[in-house]
Amino acid sequence: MLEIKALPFPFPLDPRSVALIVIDMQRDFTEPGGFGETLGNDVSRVSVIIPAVKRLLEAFRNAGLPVIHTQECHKPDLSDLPDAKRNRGNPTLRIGDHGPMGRILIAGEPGTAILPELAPIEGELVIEKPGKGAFYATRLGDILQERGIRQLVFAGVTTEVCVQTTMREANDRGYDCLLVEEATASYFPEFKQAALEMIRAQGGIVGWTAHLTDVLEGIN
Ligand code: TIU
Repeated sequence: MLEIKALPFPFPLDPRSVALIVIDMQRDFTEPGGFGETLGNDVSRVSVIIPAVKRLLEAFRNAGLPVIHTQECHKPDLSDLPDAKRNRGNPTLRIGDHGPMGRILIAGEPGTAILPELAPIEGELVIEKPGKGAFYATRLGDILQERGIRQLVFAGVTTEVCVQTTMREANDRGYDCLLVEEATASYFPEFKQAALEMIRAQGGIVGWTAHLTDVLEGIN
């Protein structure tokens, strides 16, 4: 068991049952012309974490620990896209529409792809998910059980939407969850801060948070 400096108290990391889960580091959320920008957001607010996510990813790979990537996306026929999701907000382009990086948030389109610098390598699992949470309508829960994974270290975007939703889903399923502060971002810095605080409040009601340097030191 490794002890990672974390809040609200040290995280007991078990290398035999931990995985890194990188949430939705896709062009659609981090580059101009994608889904994030169509919602009115400044994507430079989240693209700044790319180097930190890369360092975390490489540390897990170097330590021989498993890595899982998620991708928010929908089928080309939109059969897995509820009207409630397609019609929400007032975006300039909706999910499924044609944008500068192909059809917005549709599986296989250029904009939906994981960023090349963070791309999965052979042996890493990629979970395509139609929801904000990675357990809804995916095989993630079964796969984690099959592989004996009991702890999840989280990175990715956005902190209070897909990252926090997935952390909450994982927490309810009995996983120990640790969110790495420098490896997650929101379009709203105050929402990131609030999410970090609500996750670790009340004795870690949703999980733990830790700084990147402490996680890197702990697993190397
Ligand atoms: N809009 C926003 O903040 N996030 C999403 O729509 N998806 C993810 O967080 N991946």
